[in-house]
Amino acid sequence: MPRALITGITGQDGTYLGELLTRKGYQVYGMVRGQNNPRAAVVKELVPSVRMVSGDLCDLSSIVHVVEKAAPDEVYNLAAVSFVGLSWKQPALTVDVTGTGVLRVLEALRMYTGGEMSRIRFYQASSSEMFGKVNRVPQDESTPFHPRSPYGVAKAFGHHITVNYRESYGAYACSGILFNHESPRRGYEFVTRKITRAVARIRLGLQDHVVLGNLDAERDWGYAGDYTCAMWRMLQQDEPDDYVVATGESHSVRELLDVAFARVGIHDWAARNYVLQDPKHMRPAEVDHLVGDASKARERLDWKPTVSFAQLIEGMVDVDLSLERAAAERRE
Ligand code: NDP
Ligand code: GDR
Repeated sequence: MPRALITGITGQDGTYLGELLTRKGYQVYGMVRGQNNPRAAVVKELVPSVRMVSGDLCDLSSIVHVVEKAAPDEVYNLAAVSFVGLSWKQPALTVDVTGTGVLRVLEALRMYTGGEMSRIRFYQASSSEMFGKVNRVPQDESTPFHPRSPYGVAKAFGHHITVNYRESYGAYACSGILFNHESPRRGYEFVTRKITRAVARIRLGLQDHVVLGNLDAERDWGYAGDYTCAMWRMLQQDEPDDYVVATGESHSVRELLDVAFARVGIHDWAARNYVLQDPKHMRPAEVDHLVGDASKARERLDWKPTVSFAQLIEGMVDVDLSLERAAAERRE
């Protein structure tokens, strides 16, 4: 039975990947931080066979212990401070977890394998945020990085150190440069989920409006379940490499609002003042326009997205309507 270790198992991608690897016959180990992480129970419900091991990306010895316990064939490093907005408020923590944390995992693997790093396959969760201020559209594996946030800078370090360990030690290490991907499991701090929950609550009369930042930002939004599948495929190739994973379509936050409100029959959200803007949600440096070219993943991994932008957002609204309705009924 192949064994996989997932850091960040309690996050959005961790649960989808845990489910996928379990279906494929892996014994999955999940690294969980904190002494009593409330999200561990949710993971257990979704992936009952998962084995949890306690560890933190800031603590090398804990990662070594986790690797020893899991004895993995594949390691997926998904853990990170992943909210770009927070990365300006806690830049040093972001760099420590999201950047140096990658190095710690690689070092733990180097120690554990006695330098024979090709024995374990490693996936690093890199990000389109590394492209940042782009003047080349769409972005692919050869597009230069110009990160615009402490998060993006930390991810660029994580990407480069992954490539460096491949070149220095022969590690089987892949960097997946993933564009935004969402789902009903997305954290409420991210703009898609913030909007889909607010739309559901406005529809049910539980909330008057939602306060957002930049409505003109454009992102390439895909479905998380599709993207975790690409992660696994990367580690099944003969040679390790880096891949962009994206839909190739870009939409603005405004379009996202159109689709989400239309799902509940509201077509004049602007006129009804359902959306307010506050500078506190604007970023000190914004990434204006991201759209990925995933040709390499399509050709070499036989990967393509299966869920359209509208299906993704509508599905999220539907789930949030059910959740909010159920919560309201419980309160009555
Ligand atoms: P989430 O924010 O949902 O999950 C982040 C995970 O990291 C959580 O499990 C969290 O655990 C864990 N974590 C945070 N800090 C530490 C730490 N110090 N030690 C150990 N674990 C820690 O992110 P996603 O699932 O959306 O993303 C997965 C990865 O992919 C991240 O690295 C993200 O940066 C990257 N990425 C995501 C994209 C997206 O659109 N979703 C796009 C491109 C890259 P806890 O429960 O303890 O908080
Ligand atoms: P992003 O996702 O920064 O792209 O990072 P997020 O959903 O936070 O922002 C997307 C865009 O929406 C604009 N925006 C707002 N964003 C939030 N969160 N809240 C608001 O109120 C709001 N109003 C407008 C933002 O300015 C931005 O332009 C995500 C994360 O998952 C990263 O971990 C990952 O690496 C990248 O996607 C690819």
